[in-house]
Amino acid sequence: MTGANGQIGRVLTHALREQHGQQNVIASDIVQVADDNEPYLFLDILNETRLYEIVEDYQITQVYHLAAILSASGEWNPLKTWNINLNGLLTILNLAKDGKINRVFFPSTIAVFGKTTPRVNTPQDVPLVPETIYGVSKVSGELLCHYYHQKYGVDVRSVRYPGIIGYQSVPHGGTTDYAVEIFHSVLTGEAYKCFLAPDTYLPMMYISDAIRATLELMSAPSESIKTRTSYNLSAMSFSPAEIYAEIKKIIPAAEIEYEPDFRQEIAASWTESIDDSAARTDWNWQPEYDLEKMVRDMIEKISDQMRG
Ligand code: AKB
Repeated sequence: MTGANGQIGRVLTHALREQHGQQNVIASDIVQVADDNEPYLFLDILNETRLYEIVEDYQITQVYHLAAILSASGEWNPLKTWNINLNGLLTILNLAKDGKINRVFFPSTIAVFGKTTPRVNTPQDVPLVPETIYGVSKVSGELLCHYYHQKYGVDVRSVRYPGIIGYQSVPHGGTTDYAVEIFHSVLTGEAYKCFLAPDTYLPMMYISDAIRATLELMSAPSESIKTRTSYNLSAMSFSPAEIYAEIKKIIPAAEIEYEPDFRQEIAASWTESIDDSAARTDWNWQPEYDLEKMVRDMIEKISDQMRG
């Protein structure tokens, strides 16, 4: 796992260890991960030699390549974002091409969509002209995955994650982060200052669904994976006003203020809802959590954490 300290990386590492055994999943990142995350290796994704060494030394068979700079952070340093998001992927695809590993997971995102993409029920195959460098790097990543599969038979699989909501950590650097931050603010009795406008609809997904989707995609038979760019993936769509209303049903004292910043424009360039019928048909994808069920679980889990 690269990027094992990230919002998805941490939970995915844990889920894979439950499946394959603690010692059989190596967490790697440029920052040390939470205490129980052994075995852990420091890895700068741009260090190609070290990546080849690790794969050889630990006899790695599959790579989940989660290391990336996200949509909002990416805008502060476009060249670095391009470099990290693309060159790490290229090394990993080459490892697969050279027969050193046999399967790769590449996370794409709703950030691949742009103003020329249909906004509602966005189909699988649409114009991808994103407004952020993160989106540009992920579109390019999808195309590289497709190319390496067509040309070299690399078994690379990918989903376009919506905004992911999880209780295990507070994400940084993304545009959908508000949907996690809001829980932590209201549960500590603070009014939440939302950086998106109240009516900004975005596709979202609870972390348990995102992890299950990833594991299901990665264990599906090769012949059922018909899309080698990246699969649309969907569970729910809501706006800040709607998640706030749902939270307020359980925490009546919850308060929100709206102060849209530069992330509003990023969110406005993405789509509102996703048609993921290809994933449903090809590998039987089915989400479990809607807005109400997700909000209930988030409040329960974060309250438990706060009680220690
Ligand atoms: C972000 O907001 O940048 C990410 C994403 C949608 O890929 N959560």
